[in-house]
Amino acid sequence: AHKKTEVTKRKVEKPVADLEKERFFKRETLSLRKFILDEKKTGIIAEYKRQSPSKGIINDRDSVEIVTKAYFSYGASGISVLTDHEFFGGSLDDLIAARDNGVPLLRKDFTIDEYQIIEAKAYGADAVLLIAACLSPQEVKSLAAVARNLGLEVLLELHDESELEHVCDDVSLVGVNNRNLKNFEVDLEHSVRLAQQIDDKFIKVAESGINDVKNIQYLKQAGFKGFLIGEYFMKQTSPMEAFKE
Ligand code: IGP
Repeated sequence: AHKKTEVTKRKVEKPVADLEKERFFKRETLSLRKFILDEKKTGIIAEYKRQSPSKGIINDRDSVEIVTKAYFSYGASGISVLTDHEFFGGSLDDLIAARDNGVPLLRKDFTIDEYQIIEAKAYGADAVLLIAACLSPQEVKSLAAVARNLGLEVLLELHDESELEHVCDDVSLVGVNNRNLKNFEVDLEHSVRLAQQIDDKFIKVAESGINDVKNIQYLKQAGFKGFLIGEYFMKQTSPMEAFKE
């Protein structure tokens, strides 16, 4: 019943034994959940996003180091880095380049196997994204358990009601994508309705299309605690400044 999105695999992969020797593999991870709940921070997961399939190039001038440092100093609760190359022009090097900030790092990719989760840990991630639209509920369950065993948290992304059965106890954050993947339209009300059906023991994260403080206020009163923002920040000269209250 669950259609899988075709994902092309990378050609050269290091053996797992080599990944386990990478410098970050044994690192103590930070909890994205805790950082989002920290009242002194903004709840915002700020994303480094060079390009996207719907928008083309967003910002390919400012380096990962400069942008993520700004995100950190403006009070981001976490930093998301797209490592997918084909559609978003990212890489694992981008992930490492963002590691130098004292907040949790989310590896954003189309995760379909255990290897990518081990890789995320080896390259400095604290959390990984699992997209319900690419996985069966059983796959979410087993990949989330792998992540958990490595000390990584999982953000499970949902688009609509049909994916609610993918939510399981090994995920600690549930994201709702405000952007419809078929027509790229953003609909916050749809996300609010979906969030009402998700148990409050999960940290709810609103993803995509957020470009106004009013969006955040609206989503907050609907129970969202985390806000994943990419494009809006990538287009600013001073990332996140516009969201200061
Ligand atoms: C960020 P935006 O509209 O602020 O740039 O969106 C993030 O939500 C978006 O990049 C995203 C994404 C994804 C990218 C959400 N889910 C899955 C790649 C894969």
